[in-house]
Amino acid sequence: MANMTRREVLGGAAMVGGWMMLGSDPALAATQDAGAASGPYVLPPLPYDYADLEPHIDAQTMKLHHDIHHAGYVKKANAALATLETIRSEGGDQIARVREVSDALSFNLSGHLLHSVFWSNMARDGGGDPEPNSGIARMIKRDFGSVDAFRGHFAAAAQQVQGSGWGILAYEPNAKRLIVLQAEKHNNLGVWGAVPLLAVDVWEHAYYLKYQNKRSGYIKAFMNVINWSDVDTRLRLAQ
Ligand code: MN3
Repeated sequence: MANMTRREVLGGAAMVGGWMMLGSDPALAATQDAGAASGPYVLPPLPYDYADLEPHIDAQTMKLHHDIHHAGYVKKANAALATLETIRSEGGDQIARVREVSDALSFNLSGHLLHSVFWSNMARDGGGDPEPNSGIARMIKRDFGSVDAFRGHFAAAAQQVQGSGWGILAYEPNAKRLIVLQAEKHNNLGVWGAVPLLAVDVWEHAYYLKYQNKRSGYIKAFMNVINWSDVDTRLRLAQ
């Protein structure tokens, strides 16, 4: 299916779990395929090889994380949509399942979308600071004071997630500013309309093989693979 058609299907933007996802998002262009028999969502390929983020993120973690965990969210998001269709057509007692299946849709679709952002947020030659003249660098300076102040806040948000979740830098379109959020699981603590620009997965599956219980070591390693040019592109799309 051509990209143009995918965008038309997506209709510009979609909201899930409180996150606004843009139709022109480069990472999400591959996450939708209305023609796929399995449902509208598909697993996007990694934009690099499993081992490309070594030594910061190990290849085995990347393979399991993308091929098993992320693929599972895609499958279950499609399944939730299909179940809701069944519930609508069968009606009767089935209608009582809307709460449970809505929960599954929010969880799995949010997981799918955040992982899609996360993969493209990383690059082999990433890390460091954003290009000083980039939009993202200027907005970080304006809204957080400095890149270092942002990094400290973002790392703390990720570190302090209770249980499984995410640290997220998001663009909040009403105030037209950046905010740092946490997500518990994939879909709790979000803000409606906020667009995730940079997301770090702090579920144990994202780091336990290499970092065991040391989430802070993994977060520090993530800082070394941030693809700032991707984050800057996301900001421009969000604006
Ligand atoms: Mn994950």
